Amino acid sequence: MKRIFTFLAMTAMILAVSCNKDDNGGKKDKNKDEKAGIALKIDGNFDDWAALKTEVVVSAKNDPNSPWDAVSEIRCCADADFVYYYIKFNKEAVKEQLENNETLPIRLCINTDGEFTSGYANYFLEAYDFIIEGALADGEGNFTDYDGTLHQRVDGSWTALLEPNNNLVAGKGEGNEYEILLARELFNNAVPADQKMGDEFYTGIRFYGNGGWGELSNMPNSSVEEGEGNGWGHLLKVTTVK
Ligand SMILES: [Ca+2]
Ligand SMILES: [Ca+2]
Repeated sequence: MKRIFTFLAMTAMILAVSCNKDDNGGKKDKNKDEKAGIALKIDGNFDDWAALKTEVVVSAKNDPNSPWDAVSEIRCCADADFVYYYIKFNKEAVKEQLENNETLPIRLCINTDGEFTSGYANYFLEAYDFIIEGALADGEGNFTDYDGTLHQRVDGSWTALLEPNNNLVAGKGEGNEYEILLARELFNNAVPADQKMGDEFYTGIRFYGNGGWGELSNMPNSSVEEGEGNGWGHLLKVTTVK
């Protein structure tokens, strides 16, 4: 009897796994939250961010004494499959940028190896080795889906490792908020073996507008005094939730 029960239970488990797989066409689906990771959907609704446990998210708010005020806050968290970013703009600032048909380029700045002497040493207090460059708006007054090019800092210049349209990143915006997802496996397949994203990594975001590539903000930032005159802040340290 016990053996039959075990067989039935195992059959039920296998069926459950099969159903999940069929739902997703056999692939991992970024919008499914059945995995033991972080339950976020890239859908332009931000209630899911509010529902996250605070200990899984790192964040930075704009320092009122920084040289910038266009971005109010960024948040970041990561699970085994994805890295997630949340951006909250100053309402008036983003309205003005969209009305002026800016494309709002951003650079996700990432350091994966905990080593800060190589890479790019500007705009944050630690150097970073990778950027993902793409735009948040379509240049016609609307947020657009985020896509981007992955670059690595090599010998003093940025070298493209992965072009857009590769599903490396996705993003949706609404109102004055925007959320982004980064696929870790694609990132790690593109970068050198000794710089793959591990359980801990460091990140920040650079924001542009005001005629294309005018500096809108860097996040995290600090007061001009604390940042030794430039307002630069420390990159966020992100620990993967498993
Ligand atoms: Ca969402
Ligand atoms: Ca580094």
